[in-house]
Amino acid sequence: MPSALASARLYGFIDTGYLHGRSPADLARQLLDGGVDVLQVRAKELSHSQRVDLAMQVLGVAVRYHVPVIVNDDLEAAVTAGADGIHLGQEDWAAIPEKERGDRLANMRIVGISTHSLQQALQAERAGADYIGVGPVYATGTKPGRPAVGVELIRQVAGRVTVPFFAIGGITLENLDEVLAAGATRVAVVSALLMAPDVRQAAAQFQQRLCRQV
Ligand code: TZP
Ligand code: MG
Repeated sequence: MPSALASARLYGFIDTGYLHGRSPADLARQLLDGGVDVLQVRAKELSHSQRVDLAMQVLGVAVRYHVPVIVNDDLEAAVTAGADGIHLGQEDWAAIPEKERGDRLANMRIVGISTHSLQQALQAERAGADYIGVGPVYATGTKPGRPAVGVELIRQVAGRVTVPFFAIGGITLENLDEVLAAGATRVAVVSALLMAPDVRQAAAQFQQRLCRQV
C-alpha cells in the first residue's frame, strides 16, 4: 500500500461544481490546513487542458503539505500534470483493457476505483486498486441519479475487504458517527467540506472525529 494512504482518514476534493468563483488554490490550502490527507481534483465540466492546469495548481499547494493529489477520470491529465494518482469509476476502469492496465497506469503511484457493491469492492481489490471508494452511502446532489448503497454495504465491505476503503456520498458531521459505527475508518467528503461556512474548520472537525477512531 502506498505509504501516503496507510494513515489517510480524510479525503477531500477540489470539485469545480462547488468552487462558486473561489480560487482552487485557496480552497486547497484551506482543506490542507484543516488536515485532509488526500486531495482529488474532480472537474467534470472542464476541458482536458483546463483540468491539467487545475491539477498543477492544486499540486503546487499540496506538495508543501506532502499530501497526494489524485485526478478524477482523466488519466492523460493526471500524467501530464504529474499527479500522484488517478481515480476511476467502474466504467472508466472497465474501459482500459486488462492487458493494458499495467502500462497505462505505470506512472500512477496511487490508483483508486469507485465501487457500489460488495462484489465490485472485492473485484477492485483483486485487480490491484490501492484504495477503493464505497458509496454513495447516502443520496447526494454531487452524484445525482446514483442510488444510495446505505451503511449496510459499509458493514459488509469492512468485514471482507483489506484494501483501504473510503466511505463516500452524502457524509456530513451529522451522520459521520453512523458511518464509522458501520466500520469505516476513512471518509471522502465533497459538499460538506466545500459548502461549509469555514472550510478549514470543517475539515479539522472531520479529522478530529476520525482520529478518535482506533
Ligand atoms: N462518488 C460516490 S458519491 C460521490 C462520488 C464522487 C459524491 C460525494 O460527494 P458528497 O458531496 O460528499 O456527497
Ligand atoms: Mg468517473
